[in-house]
Amino acid sequence: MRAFYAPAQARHAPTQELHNGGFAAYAETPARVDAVLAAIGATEEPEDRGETPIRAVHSAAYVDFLKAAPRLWREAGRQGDAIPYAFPIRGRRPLALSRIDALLGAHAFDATTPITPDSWAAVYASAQSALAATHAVLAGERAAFALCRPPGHHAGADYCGGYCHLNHAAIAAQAARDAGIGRVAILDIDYHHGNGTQDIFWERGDVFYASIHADPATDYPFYWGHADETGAGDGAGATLNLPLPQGTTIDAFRAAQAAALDAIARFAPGLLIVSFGADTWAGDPISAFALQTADYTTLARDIAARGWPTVVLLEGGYAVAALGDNVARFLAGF
Ligand code: SP5
Ligand code: ZN
Repeated sequence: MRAFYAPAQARHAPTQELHNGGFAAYAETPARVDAVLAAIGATEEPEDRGETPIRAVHSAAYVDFLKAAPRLWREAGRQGDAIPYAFPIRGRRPLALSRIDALLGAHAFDATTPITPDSWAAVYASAQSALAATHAVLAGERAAFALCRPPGHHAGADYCGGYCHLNHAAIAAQAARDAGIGRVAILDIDYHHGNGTQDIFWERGDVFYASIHADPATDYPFYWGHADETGAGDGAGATLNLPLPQGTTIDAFRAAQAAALDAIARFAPGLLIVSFGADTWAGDPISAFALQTADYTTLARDIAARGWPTVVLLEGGYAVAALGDNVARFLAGF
C-alpha cells in the first residue's frame, strides 16, 4: 500500500501536557513516527497542495491563530509551549480579543494540546500527507495510508484539543467532495470519540461519520460521542456513535464495527476514510480497551471486504514499542 509521510511532521514536540492536576510527559511524541516508519517500510513525501484544502475545513481566524500563536506567546514574555488556561464556556458571546491567552482559550477545548514554534509546520505537513493519500485513492489506488502525526480527529473547524490541531480526516473528506465524490464516509476507530470530525460534519448530509470509542460517560472527550448524538439539519441521521465499555475485546469491537459498516453501506459512499487509532490496544498507556495486535488485521479485512476505495489515516496510539506492529498489522489487512 502506498504510504505518505513528511519529515516536518516530527517537528511538533511539546515537552509536557496537563494531566491529572500536574504536568506529565507529552504522550503524543515524535517517537511514534519512528516506530511506525520502522514497521511499515518505504513512505513517500506528499506533494504540497497549499493551505486552500485546509481552509476549506478550518476557519480563517483559526488558521491565522495557529500560525501566529507562538509569536504572540513570546511577545507576551513567555517561554516554552503555548497552553491555554481560561476558556469561554458555552453560551458566551463571541468577543474580538487579541491577548494570546484569550485567543488560546477561544480556540481550544482542553489544556493538553500545546502550540510550539514548529507546530504549524508539523500539522500542515500532516494534512498534506492526508491529502496525498486521498488523491492517490482518487487516482485509482484501492487503499492508501497517511502517517498523520500529529493526529487530527479532536480538532474542530475553529478549535484544537486532544493532541490535534488540524482535522486531517475532515480535510481529506472535503478534498474528496471537491474532487467530485458525491458521498464520503468516515469510520473512526480510535479509542477516543472524534469530536472534531463529528462537529465539522454535524449538519451535513454528504459526509457520514461513524465512530466506535470508549463510552464518554467514563472517557475523554466526555462531552461528545454519546449514542443519542446522530446529527442535525441536513446531517440528521448521518452521525453514528457506538460507545463501548472499558475492557472491550475484539468480539464486541468487531460486532460494533460491522454495525458501523452496515450503516455506511446504506449511505453508499464513493470513498471511505478510516481514522485509525491504535490506542485501542490492550497495552496502551492512556486507554482501556483490550485489543491484541493480530486483531487489527481482522478489523482491516472486515473493512476491506466492503470494497470501498479507502484512505487510512493514523490518529492515536501511545504504546510506542507496539505501535509499529499494530499499524503494520492493520495495513496488512487491506
Ligand atoms: C488523538 C488522540 O488519541 N487523542 C487522545 C487525547 C487524550 N487526552 C486525554 C488523556 C490524557 C492522558 N494524559 C496522559 C499523559 C501521560 N504522560
Ligand atoms: Zn485516541
